[in-house]
Amino acid sequence: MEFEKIPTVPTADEVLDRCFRRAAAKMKEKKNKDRANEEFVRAVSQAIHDRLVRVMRSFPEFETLAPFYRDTVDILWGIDRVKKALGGVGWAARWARTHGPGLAYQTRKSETPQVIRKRAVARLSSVVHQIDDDLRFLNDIRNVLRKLPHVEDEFTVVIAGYPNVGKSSFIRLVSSATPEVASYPFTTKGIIVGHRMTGRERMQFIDTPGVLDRPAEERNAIERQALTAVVNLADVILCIIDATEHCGYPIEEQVRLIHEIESLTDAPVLVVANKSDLVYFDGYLNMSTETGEGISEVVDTLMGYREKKVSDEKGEGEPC
Ligand SMILES: Nc1nc2c(ncn2[C@@H]2O[C@H](COP(=O)(O)OP(=O)(O)OP(=O)(O)O)[C@@H](O)[C@H]2O)c(=O)[nH]1
Ligand SMILES: [Mg+2]
Repeated sequence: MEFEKIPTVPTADEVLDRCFRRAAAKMKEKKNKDRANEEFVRAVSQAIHDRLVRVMRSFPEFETLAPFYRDTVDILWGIDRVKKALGGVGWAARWARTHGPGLAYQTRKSETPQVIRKRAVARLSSVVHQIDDDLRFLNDIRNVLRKLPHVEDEFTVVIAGYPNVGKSSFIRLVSSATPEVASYPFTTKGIIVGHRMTGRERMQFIDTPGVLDRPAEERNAIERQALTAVVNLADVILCIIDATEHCGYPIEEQVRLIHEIESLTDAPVLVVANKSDLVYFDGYLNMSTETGEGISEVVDTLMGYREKKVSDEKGEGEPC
């Protein structure tokens, strides 16, 4: 995703400052000083139009955005609200382009061109100030979007589970990711991506924030981001449970979340009980990110899913 390339979105004052300076510089090049006021208005309105169009174009087309990113934008701000803000910027750009030449013409015709020029510039400034909130909102979005991790289109394991069960500890151990690990819930607040090379094969791991088993409408934006990764990115989901319940949540609730995750996706779900150094949980694969016990078995099982996917894809490609 090219989010990191979105430049800072200027405030209304910054747009105007820059456009006035640009127009003033242009004036210096002009030989015909009689038309200076008219030319100034024309140059300011053109510069405002161009600057605002550049702001609009720096944002991605949300219709063509990969589902994970589109859902993330929708969860965090609502696509409609973002589109409305971009629409506001478009309106101001069009206003400058449509009315700029008329305002410039009035300046030429006037007996008091300086007064008319000031009035024209005030109208243009007022239009740009009307979208100041939109510009600031878009800049906030830009600041978050550019920090979203880059997700590759490759075999992906999404790690999900209740808070504090050891998801980040696992991804730290098996991949290049180095998320924070702490003994309190909701340490991870966004999606974290890591990779692991096995021979020449690369596998992508995604650490997600902890999710609670509760009605969808009670979930906060961070939890919903985690489920967005599960739905949109996973080739396989690694659900980690903590049978010690040291995470602070009963095992029945953790298991209910697994069922919910299974219902959200067609991807296979591998359930692993972590913290086996403290409690061994019968009926499941067990591991301990603390001692390393069982980790290679879990990774091998994930590799098995990867191989199955590759052979399924090859099978589909072969003629009957
Ligand atoms: N004894 C023991 N403690 C573990 C093990 N794995 C993780 N922990 C501890 O469990 C706590 C939570 O670990 P994290 O990896 O941050 O858990 P998380 O699932 O990423 O938590 P959130 O990001 O809040 O959802 C930390 O104090 C870890 O040290 C383990 O195998 N054994
Ligand atoms: Mg975490």
